[in-house]
Amino acid sequence: MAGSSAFLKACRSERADRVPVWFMRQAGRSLPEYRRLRGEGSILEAVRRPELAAELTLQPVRRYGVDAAILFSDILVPVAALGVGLDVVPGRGPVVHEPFRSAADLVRLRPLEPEVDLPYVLETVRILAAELDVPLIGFAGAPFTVASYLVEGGASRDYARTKALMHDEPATWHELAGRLAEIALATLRAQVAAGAAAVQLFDSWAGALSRADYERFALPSSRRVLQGLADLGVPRIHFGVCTGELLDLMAGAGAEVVGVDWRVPLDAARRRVGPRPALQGNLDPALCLAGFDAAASETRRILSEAGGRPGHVFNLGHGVLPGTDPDVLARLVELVHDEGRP
Ligand code: 1CP
Repeated sequence: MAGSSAFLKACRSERADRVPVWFMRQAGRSLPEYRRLRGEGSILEAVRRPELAAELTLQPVRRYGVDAAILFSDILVPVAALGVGLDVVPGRGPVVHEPFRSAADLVRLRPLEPEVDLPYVLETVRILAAELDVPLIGFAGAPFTVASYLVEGGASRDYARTKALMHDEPATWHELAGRLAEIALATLRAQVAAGAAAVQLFDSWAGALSRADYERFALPSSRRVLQGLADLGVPRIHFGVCTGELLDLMAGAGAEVVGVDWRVPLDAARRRVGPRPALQGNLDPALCLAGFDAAASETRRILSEAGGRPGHVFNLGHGVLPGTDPDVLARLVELVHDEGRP
């Protein structure tokens, strides 16, 4: 499978027989079979059950015919396993009970030992590697994005406390980001050893930073994670939202693939990143709620902006929105496979 997968070829900017497609946050949310199986309770509980987590990973692969699976887990699972005091509350999202505010909080982030701290995640990966006939994407949160939850205490609009920490106590910030880089790196290396065929580093909220702050406070630790994976030989995907002004910097961090949200057309993104990295994206997830015809015409525009050049992984510009009709996603997969010219 591995060598012939359209997804892995596109990640390496090699010509494949079709444009591969998968959807960020393809598990859950809109799938009725997910809601039936998942039950109530925190996602952190579901992730601790490998048979369940594997099945939730497989559901969208069966339903949509996508070219890659993404592990059912969360970017906050590793820091939760270290006991930082974090819940992911259904309907609300992550909550950190005592947010990180000073150098004294750093002791709460000891080094991660994946086989000891996250055995259930690695068991899920092993089950999936044996069952899947498409590549499994492992993932981790980038230091800036994970730090934003630890410092803000949950989701944020302005990242004010995170930015204040960077500028008021840069040494503390760099130590925090460095520890989170080691945690992400250990997580991803263990996922690959257990059978993940590609990895994605989610720096979802990096677009909140100016170029100068991104270069100084976020890029070095993300680069450390991506470059620390180089010897494994698996494709690395580097993703964020609202990152149009950062794409060239992200492209220099070491990944084979750079994610692009819907705000920048792929031909413009290509000019910003240069010839090397493959691009992943970039349908606005909201358009999937507008109905198939609207989503289809945008999809055709995106395929044409990709320009029939190898190195395009079709995806949404961010995750599937709750309320998306699964049939729209299934039909988009068919459309990309039928009409995409890699
Ligand atoms: O309990 C639940 O079921 C609630 C919803 C949920 C789910 C299904 C959360 C809480 N996480 C997840 C799974 C998840 N998270 C996956 C698995 C694969 C899949 O769904 O297909 C992945 C890849 C993630 C990654 C993730 N978690 C990101 C990066 C991607 C992105 O959307 O930008 C982020 C930022 C999170 C944090 C998080 N976890 C959960 C929520 C609701 C959030 C976002 C909160 C916020 O807006 O800040």
